[in-house]
Amino acid sequence: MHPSGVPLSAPPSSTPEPLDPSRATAAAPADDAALIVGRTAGELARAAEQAAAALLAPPAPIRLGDVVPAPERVEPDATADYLLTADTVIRASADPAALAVADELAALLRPATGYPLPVTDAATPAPAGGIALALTGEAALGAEGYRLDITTDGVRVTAGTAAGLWYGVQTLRQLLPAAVENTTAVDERWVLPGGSILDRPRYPHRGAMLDVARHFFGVTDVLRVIDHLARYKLNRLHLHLTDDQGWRIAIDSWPRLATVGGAGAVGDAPGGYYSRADYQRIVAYAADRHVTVIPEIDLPGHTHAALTAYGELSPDRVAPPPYTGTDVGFSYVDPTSQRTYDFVADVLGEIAALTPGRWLHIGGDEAFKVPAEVYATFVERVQHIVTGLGREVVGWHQIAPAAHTHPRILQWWGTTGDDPVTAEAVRREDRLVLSPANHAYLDMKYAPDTPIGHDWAGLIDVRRAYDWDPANHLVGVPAEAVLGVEAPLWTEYVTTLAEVEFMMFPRLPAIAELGWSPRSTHDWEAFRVRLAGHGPRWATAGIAYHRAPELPWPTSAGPVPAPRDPSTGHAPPANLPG
Ligand code: TNX
Repeated sequence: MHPSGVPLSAPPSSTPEPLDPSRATAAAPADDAALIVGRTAGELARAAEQAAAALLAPPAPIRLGDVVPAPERVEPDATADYLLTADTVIRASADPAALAVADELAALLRPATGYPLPVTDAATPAPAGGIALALTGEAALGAEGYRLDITTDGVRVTAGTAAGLWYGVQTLRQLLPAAVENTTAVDERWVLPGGSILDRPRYPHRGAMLDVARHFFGVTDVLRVIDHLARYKLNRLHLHLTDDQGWRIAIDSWPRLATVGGAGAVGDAPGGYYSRADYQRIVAYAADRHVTVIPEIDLPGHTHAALTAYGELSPDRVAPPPYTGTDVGFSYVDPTSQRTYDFVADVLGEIAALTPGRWLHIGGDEAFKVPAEVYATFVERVQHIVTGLGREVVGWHQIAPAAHTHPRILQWWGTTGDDPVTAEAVRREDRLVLSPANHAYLDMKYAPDTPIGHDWAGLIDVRRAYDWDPANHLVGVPAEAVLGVEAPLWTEYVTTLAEVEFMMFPRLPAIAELGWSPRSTHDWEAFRVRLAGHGPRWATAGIAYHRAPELPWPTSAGPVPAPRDPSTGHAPPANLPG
């Protein structure tokens, strides 16, 4: 039996064999037992037959348009389905980055198909057909776009860049049956629906944030989160590395930041931190998946953990005891002390040296105890340090009043859609990434009965995560100033990888669609069906998710992995990457 409850060799016909009524009754869902009383034998037989059919029928075939995020243009051709076989060969342009994407495609498909899927470069003679990944100079596809052509004879992904090929591969993956998510070989017809897709992202910045400070998540957890981002064509992972409850990255020049400042977490949870090698592993794994890591060192507030390690940074020069609560806004490094700026320069210098990406996030939120003018001066000096390192500044939108540095990204997390200070900063050429807390915050509860999460920005069901438009969200901010979207996951109440997944799915794909898909495709009714179709994929991949009542989950969606194992309090074992 397939883990999602679908038999391995499902009958090809959708008309089920009539069943022995005793077997069929046993197959009916338990809830239906109450309905048995008072029904005729014929009605019972028919109900049992339907219930059995739902369990036995193969999932509906995947259509070319069933992709999340929705592609820009889809032209199905029902006569052109392609069948992947044990003889299929993957060929890529003779370019290391294109071949790396081909290797990744093979690695994605080999476990479940059991096929060898050899990868060769296009110059190597190979049988016609198969899957080809072609790097071309097609400028119209842009930095991340791709074209996908599926015919009976073969599959071709065309792009101007390796990133484009990568996104084409993510689309291919979604077009194969959900059984492709298995980690061991299953018996399945690996059909790809025929036709063509032309696809380019709406925004260049499509991200998610993971708060590893309130609760610490180890390297393998973060790698798995990167896989989740990549599946949905997100290209930025913002790591919130420091906060009051924990400092999570080793800094050679200030070693107690990690060893002392990283010892704890919210509540009695274990602490932890990334060594330089750990962090580099995360950055490299992300880069292989066309995801850029944006590290955040939150300043000048949210710094209690740093103060526990180095009292000299504190306004009163006294190291406080660790903080394990969930309040915000009480801590700050002394903005009037030169020692603080030495600390910032050392920390950002070491982080920059380990981070190939363009951006350093300097936080800037909720420094309630620092007077406005002192705060602005502090931010300006820190911005200067960032630009001196050859990096670009990202900050929460509170840094807007600080003098402008070009280029600079403000990350908007407000809930009103109306902030004249941010709009004014945009007039001075700041650019915006939108994370409105009442739509994009993955730490908000879905519903009143969601077992974990905040609700200060309201409840965010899947529809609320999806139903807003980044282009006109903020009053006085023109569409051109918006670089994209980001979904932050704060972890005061999120303690395991499975809980991370439960809060991300299905809302992360909703935000991903806002970041990638043209507005013309925006349609809740169509989206909820497409998204629900991914339930069987998540179930098969062992990804915990919220079975949101507003989505029409297919009957083959399978059991939902539990967010937390009640016997141990820990996440169930997951399929960890690499
Ligand atoms: C506000 S939004 C914070 C975080 C909290 C979060 C909880 C922002 C930049 N700061 O410190 O974790 O709310 O939802």
